[in-house]
Amino acid sequence: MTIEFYKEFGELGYLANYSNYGFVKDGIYYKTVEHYYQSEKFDNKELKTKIINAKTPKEASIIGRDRSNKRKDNFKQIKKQVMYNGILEKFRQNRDIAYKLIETRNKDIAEATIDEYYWGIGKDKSGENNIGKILVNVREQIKKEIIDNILQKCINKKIYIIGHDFSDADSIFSSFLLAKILQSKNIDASYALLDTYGDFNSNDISLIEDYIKEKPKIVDNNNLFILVDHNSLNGLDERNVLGAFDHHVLTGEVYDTIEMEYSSTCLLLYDIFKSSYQFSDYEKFLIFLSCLTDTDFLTSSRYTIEDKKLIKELNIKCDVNELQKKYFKMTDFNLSILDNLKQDYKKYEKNFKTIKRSIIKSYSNDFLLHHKEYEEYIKSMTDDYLIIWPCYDKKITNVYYNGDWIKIDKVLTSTILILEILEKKKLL
Ligand SMILES: [Mn+2]
Repeated sequence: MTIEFYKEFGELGYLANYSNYGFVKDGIYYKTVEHYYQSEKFDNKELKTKIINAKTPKEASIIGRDRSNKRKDNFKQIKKQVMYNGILEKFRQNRDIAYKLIETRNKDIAEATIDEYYWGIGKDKSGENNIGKILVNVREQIKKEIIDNILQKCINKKIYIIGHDFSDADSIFSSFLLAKILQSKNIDASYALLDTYGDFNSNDISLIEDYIKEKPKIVDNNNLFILVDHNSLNGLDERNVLGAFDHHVLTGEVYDTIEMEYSSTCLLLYDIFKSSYQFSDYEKFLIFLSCLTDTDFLTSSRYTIEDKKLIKELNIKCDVNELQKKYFKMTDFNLSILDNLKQDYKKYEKNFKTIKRSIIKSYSNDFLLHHKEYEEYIKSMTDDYLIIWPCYDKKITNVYYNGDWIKIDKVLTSTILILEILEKKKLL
């Protein structure tokens, strides 16, 4: 898939050279990449200053493109490098858009300008697209710099890798894997749990116990951490959190965060580190299992075509149906409503409200039979309560919140994404 952007406006506008993201290079402040690029065409100091001080990128471009001004003799040879340097500094010095660029994962990028065949793709899309290629290279470079920066901070320190509270399989497996990866890079890393954490997620507990024999270290918050499978400080001192790797929504609470949408954090770690770390067959199997549990056994929309390709690379030979029978628990309606609401329960803070959420998993028949009694039960409480109820046969998710059932036409169990949907519908 290719991301096509056009001009400096809208959601993808941050990719354009005209977009309003300044940076300092060699002691000079440039308002935009365009100001930098145009001024680099010339040796003449006066002309350079005029371009740098131009009020708008358009104005800088008009002066820079004026052919009556003498350009550097070798500019043609260096112009791609100049462009790369400018775009790299823009993203290096504006972390908010660096995160956005990283979130485009491995997608191609194209500047869809109709009259530009060198920098863009041109009208018939046959152009060289050099800007798009540079953005992809900058993305890889920025990602590498953030990871290197995290690793650098770990040298000669004792580091604990921790997932989120009420850990699920992905949290445990990804902290275990990242500890192994870091150990191979001579970092003293251990996979761990905070001493304040609650029990393992009850859906994944038997899978975790069957496949991880090494026990996590139990530590207090007075240590150095790297977070996996979440990127919220949750009361930790930010100076103690050296970085985060996550596949959920970015919180911005941890500066050196790599956040991209993948089926699981383990799969994200695999994609990032596969060129520098040799994953064993056992580790590859853990990655595979984490994808099963984080995508409801490959049924959720999170399991994309790109992830399917990565899973294929893992070359796992096993019967998913067998694993599903053994480990994927639907809600048992013979149990009491209270017991089932407690099964997959978590509290969320949103818009200064505490929202309690439970996940119920079933086929649509069970939903039709039981949702009224669950609704009645919830209504008797005074709290803000959210029920997420995916139906695996119809591949839909029913969401109950404050008197309303909403239907989402895919299997979606990410509470964060569902809260966003409710917010957009002005139901929060
Ligand atoms: Mn996860």
